[in-house]
Amino acid sequence: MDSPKQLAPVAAMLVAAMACTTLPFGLGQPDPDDRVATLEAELQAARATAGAAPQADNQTTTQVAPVNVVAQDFTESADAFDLGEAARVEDGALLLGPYALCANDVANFDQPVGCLVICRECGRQLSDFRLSVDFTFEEGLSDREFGVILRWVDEDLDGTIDRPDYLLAIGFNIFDNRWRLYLHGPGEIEPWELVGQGEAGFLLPGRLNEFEAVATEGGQYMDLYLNGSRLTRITGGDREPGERLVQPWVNAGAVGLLGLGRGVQARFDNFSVEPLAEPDQ
Ligand SMILES: [Ca+2]
Ligand SMILES: [Ca+2]
Repeated sequence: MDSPKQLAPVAAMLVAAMACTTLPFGLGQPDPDDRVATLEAELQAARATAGAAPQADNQTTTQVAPVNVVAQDFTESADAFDLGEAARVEDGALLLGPYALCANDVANFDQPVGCLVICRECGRQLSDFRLSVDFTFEEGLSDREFGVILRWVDEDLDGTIDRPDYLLAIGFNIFDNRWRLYLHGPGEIEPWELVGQGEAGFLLPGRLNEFEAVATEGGQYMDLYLNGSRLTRITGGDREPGERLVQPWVNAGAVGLLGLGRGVQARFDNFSVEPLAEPDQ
């Protein structure tokens, strides 16, 4: 019968062989001290890398905000939003503006623009979602625009739209009866560029229009609807016929409402945001 004793020498040889293969340097090196110094330096570098990794992980986790179902009928309050200086709840609706100066009034974003009401409770990382809101022109300059923030990345976390930020928004021009899609890419000097527009078919002032945005496929596509009709489908990636290419594009961000031009007041009501399940990978 083979006993463990007979296996012992083999095991010892295996251990010795493994030790040899894991030796960092072979026999016959001219100067072992140099090699030891090199190894110590490598070890220090490895320790530094290992120490840095958890910090990077922490930064990533703190940037991911929770995504909630949000519904506001503005009966008494608008507690899902940061209202800022020129928005208020009145008569069961959210009155936005008038603002003194907005993005369509400035030549560049060196002067940050704060004509916005962000849905704080919707989170900063909405990718797949259904947003709906009712709106109408309230008073003021009807040729100035107001609208909906479809995706905003507040890169410098200052709560205003400025040069480092990414912003995609739709504006409603009641006087021209048109919708316009605006894009600001990070670092661009111009306030934003027009990346789409069309005839809107708004209801008469006082009657509430229904706007809906549906973002899908991990945030890569967005369908925009007004009063039940699809305005356009936008994407930053591969596009099919009939889809509108928007670049740069980001797959997640914050949403909200905004004034695009000065001197106009809009009424918003029945705001809701519902996260949609992301597709399986
Ligand atoms: Ca209401
Ligand atoms: Ca900003």
